[in-house]
Amino acid sequence: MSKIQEIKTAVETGKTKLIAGLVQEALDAGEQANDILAAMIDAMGVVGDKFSKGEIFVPEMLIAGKAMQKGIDVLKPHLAGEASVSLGKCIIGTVAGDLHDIGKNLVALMIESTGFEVIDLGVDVPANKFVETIKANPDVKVVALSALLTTTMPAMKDTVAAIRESGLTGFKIIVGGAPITQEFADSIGADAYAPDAGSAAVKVKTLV
Ligand code: B1M
Repeated sequence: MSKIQEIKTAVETGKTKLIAGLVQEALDAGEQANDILAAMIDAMGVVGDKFSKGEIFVPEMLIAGKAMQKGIDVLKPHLAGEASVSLGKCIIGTVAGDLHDIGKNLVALMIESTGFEVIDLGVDVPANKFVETIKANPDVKVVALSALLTTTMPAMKDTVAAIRESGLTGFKIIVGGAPITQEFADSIGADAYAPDAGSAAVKVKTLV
């Protein structure tokens, strides 16, 4: 089995204690960080499919998520370069009711590496927390919202509405996450949408 395949299997089966060592071994063997990340994202796809089919349950999904996060921790310095410019502040969070943060953390990492100071509000962030944080950081340039559940898409819509209704200006709102589309982003009045962490980092640079 190739090292990358071993990593994929280890994430799928939630081998939280083995994953860091496997990722380091793959890097030492010359594998590219982006290829390792892609394998781990594939693994989460497999985990999600097994969950949909009722072959595994929330605890297994949670452990797979923890394994992936441990793998990402090893990959971090290889994924994100040192930013040489300062592009301003970016407030990021996963919207209310949603506990998924692996993708949001990757987006935060990539945005930070392009030169933003990232203020990460975490998961299950109520709309008013975004508004308060924008008020406390009047120099913020980008607000980034993540949602992974179809059931939390309305919370994303409500968050954009609350931010707009607050009358605060001077920043752009970017949204993303597995169920989010450009059409949805347009329909809720977001300024931008990105399908993945890499394109989110590219997109935010064009917004400021
Ligand atoms: Co959940 N879960 N989960 N889960 N989970 C999904 C999302 C699901 C698709 C699985 C499935 O059924 N196939 C499904 C959602 C179905 C739907 O809504 N249509 C689902 C469900 C149903 C649930 C629960 C409701 C299960 C239950 O309790 N019955 C529950 C909800 C809890 C809650 O949030 N209130 C739940 C819970 C969990 C865990 C806590 C166990 C765990 C999360 C752990 C964590 O995040 N710390 C978990 C996991 C691990 C998953 C899957 C398997 C993996 C998610 C992931 O990390 N993917 C997922 C299935 C899947 O994704 N295939 C699933 C890897 C990650 C890198 O990708 O997050 O998509 P992703 O991020 C990408 C892009 O989306 C994008 O860039 C990222 C990187 O390229 N992106 C942005 C994300 N945010 C962005 C923001 C941007 C731009 C791009 O701009 C700001």
